[in-house]
Amino acid sequence: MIRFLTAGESHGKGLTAIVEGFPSNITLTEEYIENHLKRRQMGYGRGLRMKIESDKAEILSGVRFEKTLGSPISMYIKNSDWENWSDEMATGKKKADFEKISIPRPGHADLVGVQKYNFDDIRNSIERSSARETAARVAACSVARKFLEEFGIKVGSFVESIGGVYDKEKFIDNLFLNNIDENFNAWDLAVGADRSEVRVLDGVHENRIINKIKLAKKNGDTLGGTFFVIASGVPAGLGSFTHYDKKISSDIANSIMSINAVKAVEIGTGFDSANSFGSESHDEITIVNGKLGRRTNRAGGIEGGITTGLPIIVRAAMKPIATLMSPIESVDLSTMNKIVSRRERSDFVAVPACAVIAESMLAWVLADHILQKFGGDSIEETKDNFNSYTSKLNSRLTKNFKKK
Ligand code: EPS
Repeated sequence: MIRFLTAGESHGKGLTAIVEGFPSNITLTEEYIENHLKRRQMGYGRGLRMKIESDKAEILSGVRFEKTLGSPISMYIKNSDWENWSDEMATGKKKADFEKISIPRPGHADLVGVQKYNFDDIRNSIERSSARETAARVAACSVARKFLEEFGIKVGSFVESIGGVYDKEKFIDNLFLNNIDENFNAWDLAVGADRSEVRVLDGVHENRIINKIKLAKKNGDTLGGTFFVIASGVPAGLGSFTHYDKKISSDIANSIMSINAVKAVEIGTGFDSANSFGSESHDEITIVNGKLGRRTNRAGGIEGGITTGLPIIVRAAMKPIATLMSPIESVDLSTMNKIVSRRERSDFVAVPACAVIAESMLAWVLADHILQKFGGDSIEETKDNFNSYTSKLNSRLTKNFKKK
């Protein structure tokens, strides 16, 4: 239903995003997008590049007087660092000789990139595989976020651990136990996390995490971590069990896994559920205040590839950044001799940013499923269809099962 494309190299002129398929009349401003772009740049442990960039998306088309037109929305994010790379990354004729990069960094896309694309310079792999691209994703997915807000659907995230140091905040247990306020809003979580330099909910453990990052920095090393992404206000019935490619759980896993350096994705209690009895794992169905509900939410808001109406709970793991200041073994492709890996400017930790990118990707998947189910060329039409469905959800069941 909806799609987006991103283009741009890390040290090229800039990044472009084209977003297509959203209905008309959604309010969208550059300021709204900028706020999310700023959130993606935050986090203790980012490298010098983040001091150079101050990301802003210029909307080039698809919006008039702050409302979407239903036509493709194109956006442009300038790379401020381009000034330092205009010769080396020129799209035209080569003006000077540059040293070709021939030592691949283990864990990065360097080696597989030169093998696959038949390059003679690792720079060509580095540029597009860089996580700089995720700035364009966050901009593109801001349209999805804004669209979801029209339905009261909010997405937020927080960091659970960095380098094996876990935030001790137990909020997530309450989510799994469905021990949360009926008006729980996932964006409030993000606002709370944004107050922390490492986007954790528990300030006491923030310092322990920062100390671990300081240690990594001192050793010229890097760290990864885990984070949660949550969506609230999601109606029951998005996705389907009727076919493998209609399950919303597979779309979520796919989209989060597509983020640079993400190596694992869990929905609900995921891996932990594999270690427990069924009776401890499944969410009992119950009546709360005369309405159907579930006692717990260990399923993370999805059963049979379909949303249950409870918050969507996704957890993911990001591996440590592959660019290390401390040397590890590699091979110089120009001599085919063993050598220590090349040093390069980079981030030490990007888990807080990764969580913001994951919010964006989850928002995209939810928006896609809302539009698949409810359609509409204008936001008013989509909302009418949405309200008609959600308002009859329970009464239809009661009618269907009523004993004659
Ligand atoms: C990245 C390396 C670093 C990061 C970059 C991703 O950039 P540079 O090589 O210019 O120092 O800062 O992330 C961003 C630029 C960004 O906007 O997130 C990499 O190799 O993936």
